[in-house]
Amino acid sequence: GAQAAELRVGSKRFTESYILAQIMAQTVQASGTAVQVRQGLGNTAIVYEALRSGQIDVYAEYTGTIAQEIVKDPSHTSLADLQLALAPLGLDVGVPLGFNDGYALAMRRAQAEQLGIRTLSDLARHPELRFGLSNEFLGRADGWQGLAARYQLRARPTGLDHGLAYGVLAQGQIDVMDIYTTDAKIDALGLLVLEDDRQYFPRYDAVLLFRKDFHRQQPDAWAALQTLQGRISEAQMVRMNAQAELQSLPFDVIARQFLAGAQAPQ
Ligand code: PBE
Repeated sequence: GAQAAELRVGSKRFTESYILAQIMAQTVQASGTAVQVRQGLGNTAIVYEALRSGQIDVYAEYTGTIAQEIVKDPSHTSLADLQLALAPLGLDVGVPLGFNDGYALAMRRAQAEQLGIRTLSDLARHPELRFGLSNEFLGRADGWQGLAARYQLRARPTGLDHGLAYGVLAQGQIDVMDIYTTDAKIDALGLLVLEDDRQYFPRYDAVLLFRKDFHRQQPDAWAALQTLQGRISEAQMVRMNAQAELQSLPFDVIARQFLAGAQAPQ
């Protein structure tokens, strides 16, 4: 068939997703296909809907998120399972990028140590702690309600924008927040990430989610995107998130440096 004019790459509304969209876009551009990047479309439900309705062709999503929020069956854990479940929706998944970016809860280290809190189970003994959780986490199947049930937590969390939560926690206005494990500010602020000692959270391996007919329609773009398989380690993703959030480097510059091999793989 004829090549579509351009590939449309989407992203979710958080730092890492913007960077990954730029990495995909520049990789495809280098292969000669024009690309349009639609950054920060919204939360999972909104970006997924943009893919389903054909407004975008591909975006970076996470295996646990696909299982919990898109196919809504947490028993699907392998890529093969997810592919089977996505096929009736006209979607496909592939190209594992090489890192996991999971959910966890974190606290200021000094307060956690003072209270003797190390694990999520330990939180049940401290109903006085103030929880500030990202709006998406509050409403998700793999989010707050299930977490509270698993660990018998009685807090009444406040909803926050994830990008603002680190500042609010650092200033002491909340005591516990949800983090994404590749966030740069965990280390920058010296936070303690609580151990998920009752294995509530699944894995969230970064993968590409795309329309099922995309490889046939745009074989050159598809071949280019496949070169990203296994290319990004967790440490590299944390470093790129730090370049954006701590050094204010533009997303396209971060992606260009990464693809130029400026960061040695590890
Ligand atoms: N995350 C972390 C996932 C869930 C856990 C933000 C990368 C996401 O769905 O975007």
